[in-house]
Amino acid sequence: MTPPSLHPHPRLILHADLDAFFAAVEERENPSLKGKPVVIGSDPKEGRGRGIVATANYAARRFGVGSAMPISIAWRRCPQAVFLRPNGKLYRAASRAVMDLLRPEADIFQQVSVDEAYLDASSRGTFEAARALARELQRRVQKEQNLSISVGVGPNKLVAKIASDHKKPGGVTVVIPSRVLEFLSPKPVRALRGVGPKTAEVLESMGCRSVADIQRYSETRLLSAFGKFGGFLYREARGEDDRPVDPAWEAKSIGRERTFAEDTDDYALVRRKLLECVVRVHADLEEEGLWCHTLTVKMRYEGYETHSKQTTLLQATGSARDLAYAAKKLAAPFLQGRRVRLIGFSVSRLVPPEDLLPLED
Ligand code: TTP
Ligand code: MG
Repeated sequence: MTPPSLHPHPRLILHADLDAFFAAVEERENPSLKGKPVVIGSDPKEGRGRGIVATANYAARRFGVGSAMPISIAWRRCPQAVFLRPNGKLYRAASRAVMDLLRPEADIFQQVSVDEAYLDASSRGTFEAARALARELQRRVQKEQNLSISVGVGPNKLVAKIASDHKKPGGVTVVIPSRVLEFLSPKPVRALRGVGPKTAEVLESMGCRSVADIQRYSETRLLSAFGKFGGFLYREARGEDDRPVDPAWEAKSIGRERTFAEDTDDYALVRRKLLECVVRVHADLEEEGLWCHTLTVKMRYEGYETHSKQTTLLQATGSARDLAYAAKKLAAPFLQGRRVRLIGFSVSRLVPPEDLLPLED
């Protein structure tokens, strides 16, 4: 008889994340970029550009260039970098090829963004077998797609995701259940899910910079400080997370945004640019042969204050008119009183077109 175990069926969860994804694809397509700092984003216009950085390769990161920073700052920090506009079509094709390679190796697979996915590989039985799988996937993605991934392995999604970030680029990090607490302790509070700049500030005022600092608070204290989210934080800081790897939650999205050359209160112009974004997104959807459920408009005002507004349709759509109508309606309340810096439109919860009509022969 086998003795009862504390963890009768430990889950084996992998999180795979491509390294410097957009930049890595560009380097693959154009080997002359190898070794040079590469920044993907808006046109820097010799330092006068007003858009943002999508990503930078690791050579550019050494100069302090990173995702989401104004492109003008990237230019100042690393003027010798190669600056490229993003090529979404190319990245989506690369993403699909990598996901197609990973998917069959999982018991359950969930892509969560263009460059990351969770694999439930519990049937492999042990963390050692899961480590071997992680290494094998890394080797195959390199060999077959000429791209680099980092992989985290843990007893749940939370730990696996933090682990994939632990030794980037090109890392494999395995965190067995008995090591979860010590692995998480030194991480900054921002590593936890749901902790953005505002929550981090409140935590800091409570003396919490690291996850270990949160571990020292009682659940009651965290509940009184954060409400229901406090209970979530309490469990997260201990590495507890029972979310399943769920293929139904695949969250791919397609989006476009435009930064204006100058902040503008010409709302007719803003609406025109929004419509341009809608048209481009619609073209991408058609090309992918997909429809969408959720539509989002993003608006950034002068001073960088950013808002987004979202609607989810009962039935998926692939119609340009539906997208344009929803985008206009979502944007309307934003278009008053303030100058606009950026407008964007995206679609998510992408699904294959529904068969509305039965096929006839
Ligand atoms: P990330 O996985 O966050 O970044 P990365 O793959 O470039 O770098 P690494 O994982 O090695 O740290 O995002 C994946 C891609 O998504 C990234 O290549 C570009 C895009 N992206 C943006 O367009 N804007 C952003 O603000 C971020 C964070 C990512
Ligand atoms: Mg990545």
